[in-house]
Amino acid sequence: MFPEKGADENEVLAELEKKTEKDLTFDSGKILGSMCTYPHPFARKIITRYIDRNLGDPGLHLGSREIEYETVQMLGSLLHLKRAHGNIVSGGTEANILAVRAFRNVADVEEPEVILPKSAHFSFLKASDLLRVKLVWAELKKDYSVNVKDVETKITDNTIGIVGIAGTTGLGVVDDIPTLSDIASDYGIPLHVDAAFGGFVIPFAKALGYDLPDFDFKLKGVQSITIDPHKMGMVPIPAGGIIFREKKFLEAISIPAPYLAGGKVWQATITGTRPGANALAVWAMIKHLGFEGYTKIVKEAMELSRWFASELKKIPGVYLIREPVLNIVSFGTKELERIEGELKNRGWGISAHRGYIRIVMMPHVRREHLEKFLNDLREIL
Ligand code: 0PR
Repeated sequence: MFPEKGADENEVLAELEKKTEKDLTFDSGKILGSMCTYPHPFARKIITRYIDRNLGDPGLHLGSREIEYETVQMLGSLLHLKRAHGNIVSGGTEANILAVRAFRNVADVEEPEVILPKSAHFSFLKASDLLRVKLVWAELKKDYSVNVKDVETKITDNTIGIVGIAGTTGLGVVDDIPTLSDIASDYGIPLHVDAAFGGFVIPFAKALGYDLPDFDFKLKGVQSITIDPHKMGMVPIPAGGIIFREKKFLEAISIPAPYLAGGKVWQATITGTRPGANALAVWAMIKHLGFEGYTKIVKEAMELSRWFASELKKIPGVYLIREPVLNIVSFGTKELERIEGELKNRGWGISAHRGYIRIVMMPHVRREHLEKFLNDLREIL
């Protein structure tokens, strides 16, 4: 019911506190299955300070618009692209929708199709529904990466794009993007890489010596990349990123907004009014942590994943779905439903809806939390 009279701030706050008691918080150490994390304190500061900035009307917030542009350039440079075109958006879903939309508009095919791995995130189902683009699913190999031969056999005159994944949602697997890029170039079809999760992991893991394939604009077939700062970038929600190699893709999805303060403004994003503060927070975090800072975070996460996987292997009745590639470890057990239920009863923020339990070593996940989790798992089993 919409209240007739207003209440005192303290009263409202107390009610909120009570109602949110049910929420799990990242600092509790209980959230093990999420791709989000406790935002970096500096990013929180930026959000609070610049909360009123609206990138939907960049003529009012010219400085913020320039910062978004610089942020896109910094992400582009991380992904080996000299001149990037894109936006800071609401998340991986919006970024993936924008990529499919750009490919569709550039191709101008009557019955457009996109080929994507069976491991792709459900955001592509939204893209398909919204954009009337048919999804053609490619099979996975035994190691859960996409079968590139199957991708190639599925190419038709209607194919407007191919999707590869650099860090799958369930297992953190990185597809063979170099081969996908070659196929895409040979057939003259653009390749989109969904690195929503892996974008803030793989460049740093590679620098640490982990053996991972190239996945970015170094590969000439790659035309767009989704990279989410609100996952491993440690920026508060919402902060996603879409980066295009060529201006034509951004132009193909740009709608004129002629009456805004900046004169004739072009909007490519799905959202109109949108938070400038989050784009500023991405900029600030990249400046603050730098390549070195993110590498340190990724080093810990990767090492913790390897340790956790080795501990899981020691538990009878538990098996890894596959060796970890990034900082995600997924495992199965006998009586999975019962185990999931009992772990949840003990307060663990996990899910087994895909037929296994996924643990994501986000920066808020510490070894002591995982030790407690392992003890609970052993007891329940
Ligand atoms: N692409 C990939 C590879 C993803 O893993 C995700 C989200 C997306 C795109 C979509 O990103 P947005 O959710 O930002 O639009 N993957 C997570 C998942 O489905 C999202 C998530 C995050 C779920 C935190 C739960 C959670 O607590 O697991």
